[in-house]
Amino acid sequence: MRYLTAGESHGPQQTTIIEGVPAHLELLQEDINKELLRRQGGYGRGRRMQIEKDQVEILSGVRHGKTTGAPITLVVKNDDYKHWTKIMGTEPLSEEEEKEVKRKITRPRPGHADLNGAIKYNHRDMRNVLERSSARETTARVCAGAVAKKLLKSLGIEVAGQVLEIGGVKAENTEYNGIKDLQERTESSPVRCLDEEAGKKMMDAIDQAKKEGDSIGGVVQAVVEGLPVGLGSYVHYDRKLDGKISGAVMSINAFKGVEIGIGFEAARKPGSKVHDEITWDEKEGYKRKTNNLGGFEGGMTNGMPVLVQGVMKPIPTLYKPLNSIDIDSKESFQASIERSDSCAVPAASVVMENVVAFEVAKAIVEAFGADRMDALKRNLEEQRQWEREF
Ligand code: EPS
Repeated sequence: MRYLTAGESHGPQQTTIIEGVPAHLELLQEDINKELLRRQGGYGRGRRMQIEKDQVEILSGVRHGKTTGAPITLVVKNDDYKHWTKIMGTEPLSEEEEKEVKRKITRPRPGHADLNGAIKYNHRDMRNVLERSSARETTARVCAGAVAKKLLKSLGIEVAGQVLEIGGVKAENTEYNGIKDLQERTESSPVRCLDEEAGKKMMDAIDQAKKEGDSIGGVVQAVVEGLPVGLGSYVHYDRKLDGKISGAVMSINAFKGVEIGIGFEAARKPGSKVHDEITWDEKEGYKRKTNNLGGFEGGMTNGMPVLVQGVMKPIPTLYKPLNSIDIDSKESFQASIERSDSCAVPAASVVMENVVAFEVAKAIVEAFGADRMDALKRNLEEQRQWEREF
């Protein structure tokens, strides 16, 4: 399975094309809309989310509620486009129109792709950079992830997520009773946090940042349960699934770090306190007593829940101005903006769940190679049986 995304933040639409999804997976627009709605929410989002009501259209690869095995095209319209039809048009502008609509962007915003992208592609109007580097693109990635989640669910594999930290406020109580509990409780928190007390403090921190024209980041976690042993492989560096997942997480807009299991904490503990002891019983087969390694040993899943954390930096679009340089005049100016999210960490948690889901689904389809869901289910069931009997 692989996918491509296309679309500008204020262009007509976000497009996702997914190739390699097995035939006969039940897939409805509603399955994808559910994830899109989750991504749009969360405390700290700005005015743009009041304009957009993300709804997917499935344009290929699905017939009468089931995938056909052909490439799946998913489209989400940008409702804001109606305000940008001239600025974002694809046809050349007349001189008159150019004067009227072409507000050239020559002032790079610190922390964004603006300046590097402008130098790289020779854009004197940095709108050509920012339109595509915008996190609006995560809409398209969530579309791909929603299909992956549906595939995983039909195989008994669940994905969930939680916010662990926002603006320095840490969730202390992150215990949950099974993945369903995690899903339900985070769904009812405006910051997708299990710890209600910490959640309130996170919202206060977001309010404070907003008041000060600032932005805050945080730490989010994705959890995957129900995986077989041995997804990914130790035999070659580019087959290690933890590496692929980490790469996918780092590719989410504004992410600056990724950890698996206890991650950086492993540097501060002796081996005897890090490695998870192995147990066995007849019913369940091999398990680990703890899950410090987050479900991975040797680049392969070990059957324990996969735990991945990602760090999102504060959104760089700030009301509080930061110094920068105009690329035409070379004069210093203070970057300021008209609208932004003060915190998109809860939304980023949904995005991370979805990019992780895609990598996992891709690994499953690769490992249990199948063109059809019935064969995929059978192959995976055989593997599960094999693990129990090994
Ligand atoms: C974004 C800036 C804001 C965000 C946007 C990402 O958009 P605008 O510039 O139109 O106000 O709302 O996020 C989304 C549109 C979205 O769907 O998440 C940016 O610069 O990255």
